[in-house]
Amino acid sequence: MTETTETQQTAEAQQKDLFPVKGMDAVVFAVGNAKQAAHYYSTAFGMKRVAYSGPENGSRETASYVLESGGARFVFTSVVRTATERGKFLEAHVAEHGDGVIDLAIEVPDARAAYAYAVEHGATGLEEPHELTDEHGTVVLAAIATYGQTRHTLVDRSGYTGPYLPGYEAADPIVEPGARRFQAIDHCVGNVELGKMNEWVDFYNRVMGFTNMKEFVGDDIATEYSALMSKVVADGTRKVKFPLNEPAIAKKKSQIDEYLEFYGGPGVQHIALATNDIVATVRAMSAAGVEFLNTPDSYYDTLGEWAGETRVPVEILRELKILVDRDEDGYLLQIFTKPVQDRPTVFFEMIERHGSMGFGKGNFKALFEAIEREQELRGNL
Ligand code: TYF
Ligand code: FE
Repeated sequence: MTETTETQQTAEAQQKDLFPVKGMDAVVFAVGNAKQAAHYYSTAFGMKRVAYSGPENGSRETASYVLESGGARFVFTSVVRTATERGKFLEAHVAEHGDGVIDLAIEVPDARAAYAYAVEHGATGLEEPHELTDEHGTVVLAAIATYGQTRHTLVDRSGYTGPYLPGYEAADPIVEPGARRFQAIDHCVGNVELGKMNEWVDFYNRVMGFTNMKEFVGDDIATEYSALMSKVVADGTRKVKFPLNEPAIAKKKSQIDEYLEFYGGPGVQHIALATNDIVATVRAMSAAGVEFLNTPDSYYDTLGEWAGETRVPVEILRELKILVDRDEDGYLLQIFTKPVQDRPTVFFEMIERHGSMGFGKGNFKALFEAIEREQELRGNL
């Protein structure tokens, strides 16, 4: 066993005691029209509505739709009629950022302990630990601030059996559910301002005991073609993975600068969704109108030379524009959607892992060139 592996394992063991997490609880979006967003994620992403909160069941200010696909949960919230600070915050968030992520909620075994640890280590507390109770039991919630106007709600739902949270009632799927298109949230990426990436990496190290994963994109790659720097932090069990990007000065305007300009500051850039059949997923989502980034044919002409055998024949990868990356642990297949709103901000990644714990470093050149072609079409390069 090498020294680095030992150090990593020690850090992981410590982390488990300091800030244990169970996984992602939900990605919460503030949107202009939650009813229509819920419809899009049902028809295009194949998600199932499981719960709802709105004027019909006692929420006079907001309407929220809870959608699931396997273990992945998204919540879409809109303001119906502003009444409190919460409504004003949501309304201002949508006005300033467009549709976007307000909360990367993390499920923890003990929300009080997690909050206490985070705040002791310098986190800004947004909501003190508190309980919500209904006939299905009790959840404990607390929230801390992260980059931009994003937060992490810490959720202990071990004492709760309801469909989401007290205040929500179970709801049927919006459309007849078909085959599941993804089963988990693989990672959630944040864009932060120039020079701030390391501060946010330190934040997750200190406040949540997260450790750095080995993959990072440094100056070398940044100046060549990527115009960004990226590092990944994760909890000790690697269930919650947060890559962080900052713009880098390069030949062309950074895609991260474009995001920061149109989002109006730091925020969530992309959510990667784990699938075990990326071919079926891409076919179904494309048929439903989701647009994916293009990859030039030249990528596939040389793919066999370095990617080796994968589950999916090269001709299918070429047809669907799926990318491949391989490292010492295995390989992964991945593809990126175009931004899913008119602002060039939030997008999604579909990822099928076969051993590799990476993020597709080998594809950064092809991917960033594809993003730059889109930036150019938008007049932002
Ligand atoms: O999450 C990741 O790191 C990969 C690669 O703007 C990536 O999905 C990094 C930055 C970016 C798009 C994709
Ligand atoms: Fe990613």
